[in-house]
Amino acid sequence: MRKIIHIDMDAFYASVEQRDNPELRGKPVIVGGPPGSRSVVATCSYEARKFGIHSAMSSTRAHQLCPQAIFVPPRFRAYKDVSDIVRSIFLEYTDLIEPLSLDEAYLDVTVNKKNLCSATLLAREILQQIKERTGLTASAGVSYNKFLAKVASAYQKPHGLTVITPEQAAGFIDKLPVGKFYGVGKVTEKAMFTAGIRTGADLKKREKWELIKLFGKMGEFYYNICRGVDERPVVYDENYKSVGREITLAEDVSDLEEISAELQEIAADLSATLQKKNISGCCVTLKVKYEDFILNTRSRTVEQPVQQAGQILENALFLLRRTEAGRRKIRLLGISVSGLIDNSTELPRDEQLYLPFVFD
Ligand code: DCP
Ligand code: MG
Repeated sequence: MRKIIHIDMDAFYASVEQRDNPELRGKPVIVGGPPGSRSVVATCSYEARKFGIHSAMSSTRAHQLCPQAIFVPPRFRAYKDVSDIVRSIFLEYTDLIEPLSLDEAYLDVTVNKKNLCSATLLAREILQQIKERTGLTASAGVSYNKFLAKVASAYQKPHGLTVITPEQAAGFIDKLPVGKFYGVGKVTEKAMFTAGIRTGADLKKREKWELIKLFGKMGEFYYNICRGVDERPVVYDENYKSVGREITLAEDVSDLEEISAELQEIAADLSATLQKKNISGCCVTLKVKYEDFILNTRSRTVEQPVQQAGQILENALFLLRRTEAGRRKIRLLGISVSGLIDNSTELPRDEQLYLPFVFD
């Protein structure tokens, strides 16, 4: 039996805004265009949800429901940065990751890099790491297929961890409104209501041929998932993999020149691997562990995929400025490159020669 984890960040854009602007914390926050415009709500904080506000609602309507709600425009760059960090965390557990959006992904941890057999333990660790490294909360669902893992992650939001075992599956599915089933949008939901099908239990009562007659090819799929059968694999995205190097320093270091020298070595080592495999990457991640074992990762997506040591170092040094290096002693340094591109299948690019620069 497979072990699948579904992770979904809580009130994603709104939580990033509250994290970055303390004045917004604890308040109803709406990410989206201002009321009075034709804009809609991208998402809103849990404080705003109490007023009935939700994604895709018009900003004007949201303002009516909660006049004191604070509207903030989206900052996609910030959300992408968080998404990159979360991805680098996932990659420490498995390469078999299927991202669904910036804030959501399936992980198949049947075989995993921690050699742990408890997917629940892994999920708990991942949520903890996300909290530590991004300051944000996510929810996780653990089960034996994608459908149930996703149902589980939504079950105790925010910051929830829900496990659905094979024994519990029927209980969850029977109560589940059909709108929550994979593939059931507004149109199908209405058709199901018309046919008197409102929950998983109602769905299970129907014969396979009946469902096929009503919903075509998807009918068979619904017949299976309401019985907890979902064979869809977690589709692994080659670009999601990463190549990385890290070293634990002989002693904790706060001197920036020394840190730069270490990074130069790591970058050279990493570059050699990328060249040997003839790949380059679009995202550079710097990992810094302080003397108190607190881990900090910073990521950056670059316009030109990197492979040369100089390019990697340049980005790592840029990211280093966004850490507390120099002010806090460091015990471990690492660089990884993800968003990998196989150069043998890509059109040749004009390689630019990069010279490493000195940390200022
Ligand atoms: N989003 C959007 N427009 C939508 C739905 C979502 O722009 N109609 C964006 C904003 C969300 C992000 O995608 O923050 C993630 O979508 P989710 O559905 O996961 O919603 P949230 O993460 O905001 O909240 P939840 O805690 O319910 O997951
Ligand atoms: Mg979410």
